[in-house]
Amino acid sequence: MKRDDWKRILLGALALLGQLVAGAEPGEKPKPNVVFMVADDLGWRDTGCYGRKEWNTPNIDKLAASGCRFTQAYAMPVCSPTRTMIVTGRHCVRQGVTDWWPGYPAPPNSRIQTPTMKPVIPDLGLGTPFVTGGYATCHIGKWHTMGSPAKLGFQQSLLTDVFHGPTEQNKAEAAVKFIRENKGQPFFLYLCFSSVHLPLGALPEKIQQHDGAPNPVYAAMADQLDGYVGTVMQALHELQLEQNTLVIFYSDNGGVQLCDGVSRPVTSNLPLRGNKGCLYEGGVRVPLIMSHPPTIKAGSTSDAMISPADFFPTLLEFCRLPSCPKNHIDGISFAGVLRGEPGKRQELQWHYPHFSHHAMGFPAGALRKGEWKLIEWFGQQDEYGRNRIELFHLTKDPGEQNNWADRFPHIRNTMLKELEKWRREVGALLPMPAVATNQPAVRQSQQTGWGSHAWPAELTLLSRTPAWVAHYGASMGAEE
Ligand SMILES: [Ca+2]
Repeated sequence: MKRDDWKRILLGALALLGQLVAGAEPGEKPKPNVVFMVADDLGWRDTGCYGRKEWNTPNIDKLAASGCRFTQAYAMPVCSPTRTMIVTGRHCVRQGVTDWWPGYPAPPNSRIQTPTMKPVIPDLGLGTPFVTGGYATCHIGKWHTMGSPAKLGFQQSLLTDVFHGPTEQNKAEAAVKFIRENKGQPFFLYLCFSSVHLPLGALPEKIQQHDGAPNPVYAAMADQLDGYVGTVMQALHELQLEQNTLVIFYSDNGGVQLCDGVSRPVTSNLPLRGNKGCLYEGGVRVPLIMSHPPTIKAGSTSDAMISPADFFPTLLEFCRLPSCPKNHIDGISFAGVLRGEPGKRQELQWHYPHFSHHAMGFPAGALRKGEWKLIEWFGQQDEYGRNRIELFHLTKDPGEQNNWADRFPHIRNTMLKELEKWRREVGALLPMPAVATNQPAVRQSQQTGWGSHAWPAELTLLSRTPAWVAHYGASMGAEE
């Protein structure tokens, strides 16, 4: 055995001893550490283990192979609402954060006025019960929600809200430093990368390596993100903390296909429809991987429905910390899923009364209930003057191509009533009709609902065009 191997074993034994002393009662198992990594805008299919074949993500794939890959984990359609739900365990609507912060106003010629966000800072956040339970807590990187890391229980906050470039590597290095410094006690690290958010940019040599990819720069960004994940995983390995660390890898919204200022497709969310900033599955279904070798079966998958609000109670239960039921009121623990039990969540609501600068980024609300999903488009009217409704059966039609609202009116009506009831309960703010005007430009924009930012019709169907499929379609498996 080499000297380094002995050194690692000794370090691991010391770390375990330290955890026994600091984090657990005599005879009790040491409290698990948590490393919660959040990618920014990484699409559902943008890693090898989720089906991407144009570039490699060996470290993320290895993490998935060591634990569970969730196939129906969800986020909100943009950054801040998802991050709000993670750190509060509450629906973003209750906290007044329904768009990315600070958000866009409605386009000047829109037919509807979008509501103004009024963030509400909670009494405590995700980090708070971990501090109470004796954990060292640290947030690194993007925050992008109400409150502050300190207010919500993170004793340290490093490199906050810094975008891209060498700072992404710095975040990984800061994470390793925190892990090394706290290996002797239970720790909770909330590590938020800015990759793969726009603007596109990556190391020249990485871009060159991905010359054949549909978007070489994006492929290089995903490759680099995978490397940062690998840096953190290697540190856990060297410190022999893998067996007692719950590692989470998640993305805060769906992948970007096209948006203002981007001339070339960024990625593809096929077979899902849509992208970041809209309520089709491509905007809200995201990768989620969780690994904890003693608990989670290696190489497993789960189709449990997951909300970003669910992490709060799940992590508390998993770490044997007292729950905070008055706080994480919209979260449902899926700690049982990690032990192989079925998920408990049966429904999930979205409320996005805003415009985004991404394709199909129109104001809407949605309810997923079981296999069905209803989307209500605010300000887009059907032939009776009501908000336009779409109803999809996600098991039979994961690409949301067949609107069955007219075929199953009882399901449509029941789900719409439930969505309206939920909105009243959580105090959701709705768009209001804009002041009428007879200006020609306004009439034109009212037909699109998007004013000067109108997308050409062909772009809203971009992900189904032959050119798009030529870029991505051939390599996208049909197994899901
Ligand atoms: Ca994001």
